Amino acid sequence: VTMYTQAMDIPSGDRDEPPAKTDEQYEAEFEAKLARGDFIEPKDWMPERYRKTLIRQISQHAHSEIVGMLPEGGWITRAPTLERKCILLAKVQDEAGHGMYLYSAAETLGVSRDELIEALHTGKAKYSSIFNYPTKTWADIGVVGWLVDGAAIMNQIPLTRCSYGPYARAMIRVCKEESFHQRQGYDLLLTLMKGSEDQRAMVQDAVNRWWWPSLMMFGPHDSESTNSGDSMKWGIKRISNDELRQKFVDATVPQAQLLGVTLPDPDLKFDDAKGHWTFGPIDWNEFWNVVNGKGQCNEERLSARIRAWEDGAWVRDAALVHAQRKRRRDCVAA
Ligand code: BYC
Repeated sequence: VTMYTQAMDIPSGDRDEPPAKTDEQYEAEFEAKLARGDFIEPKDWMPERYRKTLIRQISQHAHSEIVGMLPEGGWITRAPTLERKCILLAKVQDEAGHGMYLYSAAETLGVSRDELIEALHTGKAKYSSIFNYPTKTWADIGVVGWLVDGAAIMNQIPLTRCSYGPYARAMIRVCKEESFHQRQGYDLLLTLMKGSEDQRAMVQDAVNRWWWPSLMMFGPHDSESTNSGDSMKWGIKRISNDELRQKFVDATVPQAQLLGVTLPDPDLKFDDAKGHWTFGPIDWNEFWNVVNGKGQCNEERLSARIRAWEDGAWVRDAALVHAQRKRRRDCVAA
């Protein structure tokens, strides 16, 4: 029953429906839903800027998951044991799944997957800066799980309560899987730290290279964050970039101590009065360079995605022809 009543709720000018409401009335209903903490669903009226910013964020998030398969995917054939290979395979496949849910969530806002993918391939759409750094050694795979997935969970848990239903629901499963990813990374590093001097040095070197880029994942300082005002007002973002970054540092420092690695920041110290770990300045020039396409691996990552898309054209063509034939057969049979 709910299904049918929902279907009739779509605002339209159909004959049998009550006259359409004014924009002000729709806006007031939207605001009231947000105030009550209700989800906004695909068929609900929403301001155009809310829809646009959700498409922006959800599609960037989807692209990050898909591009994010590349730094780790290259290590599947080089994993040191069968068990590590199975774990890494599962993790990379999970990231593909996350990308798919997120593209589907973005599609509910009236944009096509082809448009989204084209925006990625032509360099118009962003994806997380972190995936433009190289994974040089096996220890990088552990550090990506520990720090990159760790930062991703910190940022994504509040998104399970974001105001847009399909995005919030996708985040629940994504966060569960990310926590497995983080644990496997930490476990990999614990194993290496119990190994030889060279293995411990390899972990420290990876931590040195990934620490600062991981802090950059949370985005610019709140004062420079152009989208935060609207996104906070609309309940898309619940916790600010700087607050999440601080929570991540506070959670990670004790994990680094347990692991026996040094975080590469001479200014890192516990502030008793604030109850937080304070940290040194972030190199925002490096961040914006990477975001603007000039990171170490931007070209490599984008060309790998374009190549995969072109190589897969025959699969999409075949699926389309099959669907058309099936429809024709079903029509004849009916
Ligand atoms: N990299 O106004 P702001 C994963 C852009 S993947 C690049 O604060 P907002 C995984 C930002 O887009 C998980 N660009 O933006 C996968 C904006 O530009 P536009 C990835 C960045 O949206 C595989 C401008 O800077 N997670 O877990 O309010 C293997 C100003 O920023 C970045 C997500 O995608 C960045 N780091 O806040 C392993 C989370 N930061 O769009 C792991 C979803 C900022 O105006 N996204 N920019 O042209 C978010 O939560 C938010 O979009 C952000 C930024 C916190 C990232």
